[in-house]
Amino acid sequence: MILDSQAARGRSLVDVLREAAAHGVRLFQYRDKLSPSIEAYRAALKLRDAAAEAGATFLINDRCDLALAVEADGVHLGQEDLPLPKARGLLGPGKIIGISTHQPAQVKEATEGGADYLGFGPIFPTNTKPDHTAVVGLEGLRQVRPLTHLPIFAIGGVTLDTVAMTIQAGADGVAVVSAVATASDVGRMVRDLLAQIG
Ligand code: TZP
Ligand code: MG
Repeated sequence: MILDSQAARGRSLVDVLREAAAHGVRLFQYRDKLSPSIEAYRAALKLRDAAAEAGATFLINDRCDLALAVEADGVHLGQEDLPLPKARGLLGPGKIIGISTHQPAQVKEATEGGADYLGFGPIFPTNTKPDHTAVVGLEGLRQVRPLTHLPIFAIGGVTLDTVAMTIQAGADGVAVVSAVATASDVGRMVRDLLAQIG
């Protein structure tokens, strides 16, 4: 689950994390594209503590400096962030590094480069990331599945209606922002999503 500062809808991200974790989310990513570093740092510290208390894994989106500063479990890098070998050098072998991929060549490169898991998408249209690359569809996911042994988290417009078919198409898991951020009952949405994943 991605905790996005822009998509919090007035809720505390710490509360959302706690509730989601209580209902089964094991992996959180803090995504903050706008806040000054000091604010992102303070928010990430609180989220890291809440994740640790819940026994969940906690990653930082985009930024190795922030991941190091709050001693997160790792970082999630996009294609425009630091190169994987550089990030690995900074974080060390014990941290988790995930890479966003959008096409077969990127899947192969991240796999060969020693990523721990891949994001792949956007599977469906989404308003959460206005600058996203072309929608890859379930067919795009099916095509990259054989190219990597790494876990693939499908991302982009995944909802309760589409989560099962997304897993069916080869994803090991899904990463969601709005499906949970817009839910009136976070715990229930998490339970319902997880039930579809099986
Ligand atoms: N990367 C590709 S699509 C996306 C990101 C961060 C946004 C996913 O958000 P949502 O609301 O689950 O479509
Ligand atoms: Mg990114």
